[in-house]
Amino acid sequence: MTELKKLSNGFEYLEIQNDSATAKIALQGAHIFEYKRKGKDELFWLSEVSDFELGKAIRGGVPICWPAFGMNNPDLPQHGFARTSLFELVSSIEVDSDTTIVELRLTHSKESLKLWNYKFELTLKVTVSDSLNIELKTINTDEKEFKLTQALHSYFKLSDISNAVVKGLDKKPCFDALTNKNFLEDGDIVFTQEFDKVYQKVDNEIVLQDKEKTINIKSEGSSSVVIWNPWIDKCKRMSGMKNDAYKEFVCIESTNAFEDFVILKPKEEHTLKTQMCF
Ligand code: TA6
Repeated sequence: MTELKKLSNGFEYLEIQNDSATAKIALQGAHIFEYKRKGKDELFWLSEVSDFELGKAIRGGVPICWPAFGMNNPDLPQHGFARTSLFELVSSIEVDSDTTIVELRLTHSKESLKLWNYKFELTLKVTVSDSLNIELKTINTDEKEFKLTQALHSYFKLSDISNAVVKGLDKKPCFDALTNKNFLEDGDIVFTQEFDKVYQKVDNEIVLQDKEKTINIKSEGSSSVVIWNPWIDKCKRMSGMKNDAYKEFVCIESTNAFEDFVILKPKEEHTLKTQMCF
């Protein structure tokens, strides 16, 4: 069952329930902010002080960074405009009692053309079952080609950041956004300070280990991954976050970032996919 719900301030979201899981997706930014398998803990971290207001990105869940990751396009706001844009619900299909597929779409508008002068169709397809599948498809409906970078900027909920271990990036080329240095990652990743790195040539599964909980993350249409935790000082400066929120999450983002950008000629399409199992 998929229901359209509204907060007292008019902010709309979809509530999806089936026999294997529940999920919530805001129409603004097609932003998944809850996914919970039956009998399991919530997968995503959501800030207790997050905004649920038009024009402000939700802090937590899976923000969509599009058509730019970070400041990859200096003409656009950080992480692009999709996360604060209103998507329309295209369809919601109950494949069976355990699986629901929801599609939401954003197309160019007068406002978006002022920011980014290209015609496009952006569709998020979310399959809610005993795993979560997310597919972000971009179609170039313009007469000219365009370049994009993007991310499914997932915030994973943790027991504590000190218990988190990220596996699968050993020996991967990496750009440290804090030092602007490039190097090869060495071994598993643990967190003891601010962390903001972009990994390239990633074609394998990433595993997030948090005590006995194991989350497997597999991406397609992407060869880059971003790992982020703001730690103490940056967390205090972040909007929509309590001062100690950094202890509660790690971002593992399926991206097309930096050199892993996408060029789409007219009528061409690209799909960034991620599957999360736990
Ligand atoms: O993905 C990591 C990152 O680019 C960090 O540098 C940090 O800024 C984070 O995204 C959050 O960005 P936001 O615009 O949501 O505050």
